[in-house]
Amino acid sequence: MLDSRSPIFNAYKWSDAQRDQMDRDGHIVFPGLLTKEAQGQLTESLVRILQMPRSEGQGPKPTNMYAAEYDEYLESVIAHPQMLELAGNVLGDDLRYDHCVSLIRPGGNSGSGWHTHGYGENHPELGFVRIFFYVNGFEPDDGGLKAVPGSHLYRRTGIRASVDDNEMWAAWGSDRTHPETGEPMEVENLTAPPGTVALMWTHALHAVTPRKTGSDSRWCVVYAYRNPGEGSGARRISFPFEQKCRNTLGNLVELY
Ligand SMILES: O=C(O)CCC(=O)C(=O)O
Ligand SMILES: [Fe+2]
Repeated sequence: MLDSRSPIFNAYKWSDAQRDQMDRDGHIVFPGLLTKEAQGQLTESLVRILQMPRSEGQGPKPTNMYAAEYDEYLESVIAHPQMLELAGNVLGDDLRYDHCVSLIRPGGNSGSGWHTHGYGENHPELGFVRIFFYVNGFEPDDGGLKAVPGSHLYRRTGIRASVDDNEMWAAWGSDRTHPETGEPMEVENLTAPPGTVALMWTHALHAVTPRKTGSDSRWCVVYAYRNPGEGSGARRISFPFEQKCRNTLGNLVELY
């Protein structure tokens, strides 16, 4: 079990510059933010999740979708003071935990097509942030996250395309101007050294490139938090877990 005093993050800077970058681009990347100890613990947890019998798509509570409910260390990160501080930098103090999903991509994994997620489309004041832990990192062409800066400002849900950028643009349509900068929107191919943490507004258009056949597994887990105010289709918290955590975590686990 994680001692909440043992740090999971190395020192990082959060000021108006980081805030502005997050709001302008839709994401911000902190290379090497996870401590060596956290990287080790997270890898062990993700290996355990992978080895559990109930894998993706089976049963009412798949291990990948409810990862934190199957592993004490992953659970302990939800309300770790440094995690709440990081999520709070983006969302402010009134926030809810939404889900913890393991995103393990073994060699040969096909990645993920372009997509957006939804929340509070008609309430721009309601934020939803995805916090990705890229434990062993990635290269842009090897299980790499890519995104379109500025796309989050459109708050469009349900965009779906293959991982191909041209197909993405066809699905996205003709509004290709960054609403804030007025520049043409472009795909950004991210790079992540081991220990990278990436924060992304949920409405950002993003995709994941395939993992090369000869590569090792990409160890990754995402924690999502949001401002309360609407129901959340992404929420993955079982009723027993919510009951259990209500005593310890208070309204952090509640829907509203
Ligand atoms: O696997 C990844 O890097 C990203 C997965 C993803 O799109 C998500 O969790 O929203
Ligand atoms: Fe996604």
